[in-house]
Amino acid sequence: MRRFITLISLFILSTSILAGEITPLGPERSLELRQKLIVLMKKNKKTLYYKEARLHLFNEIYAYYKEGSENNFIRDIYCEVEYQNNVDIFMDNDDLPDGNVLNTEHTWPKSRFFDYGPQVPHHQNTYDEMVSDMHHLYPTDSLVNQKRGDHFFGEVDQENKGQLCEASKMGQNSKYPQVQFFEPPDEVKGDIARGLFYFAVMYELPIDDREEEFLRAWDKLDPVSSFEKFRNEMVEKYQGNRNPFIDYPELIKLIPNL
Ligand SMILES: [Ca+2]
Repeated sequence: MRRFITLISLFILSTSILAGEITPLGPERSLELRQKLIVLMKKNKKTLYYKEARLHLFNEIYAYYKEGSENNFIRDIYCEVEYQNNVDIFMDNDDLPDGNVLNTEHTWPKSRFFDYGPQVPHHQNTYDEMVSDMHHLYPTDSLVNQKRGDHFFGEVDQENKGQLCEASKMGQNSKYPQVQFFEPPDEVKGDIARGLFYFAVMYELPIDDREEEFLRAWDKLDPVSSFEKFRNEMVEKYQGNRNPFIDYPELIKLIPNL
């Protein structure tokens, strides 16, 4: 990890940080940075079985205990509902919660795994690698997960009422009235953004410009938390790689467009 930071730091030092602020790199340098990041992110990356990835996610990252309770709890990120194990859901170290209640959200939708840009070789990444990549997986309310589908993330100012739970919104933004956006709670907006930055660079996939505008704003609005750092450590423990946009949030400013 130290080497990773050193390489990135040198890259940044050699560019714009000396001028006092970080400015986006030009197209060639940006591509060079992305290639360096891919090498580092793939170096120790293991492809987990999908079930294995979900077991780690639910049982070892998101489950928590409270004083006075024998059972552990888990909270979904879209509705912020807390479920008590052995009461609301049944989950142990060999099992997952009832998929009709809580399931696994791929913030990068599976339907867009192969939406490659024009210059990207198609053979490098596989469905199995992407589907089990823990950096973009989250526990969510199953119904809201289904409704989000592959809608872009974004700020909603004209909500379709009654669509979802209180904490999340689905609807339009007056700037892009033709798009149906999904807006998660503020608490996870930055987490989702940084997970998608990772996914776009790692698998050489484009992010829609309208969605990217919101994600970049969310990255600032909801900075890296201690939980996110813990999550990054745990993902590294199981699948061997880290999300550099959590370790080094300034990195995104160097990349002009994903
Ligand atoms: Ca957060």
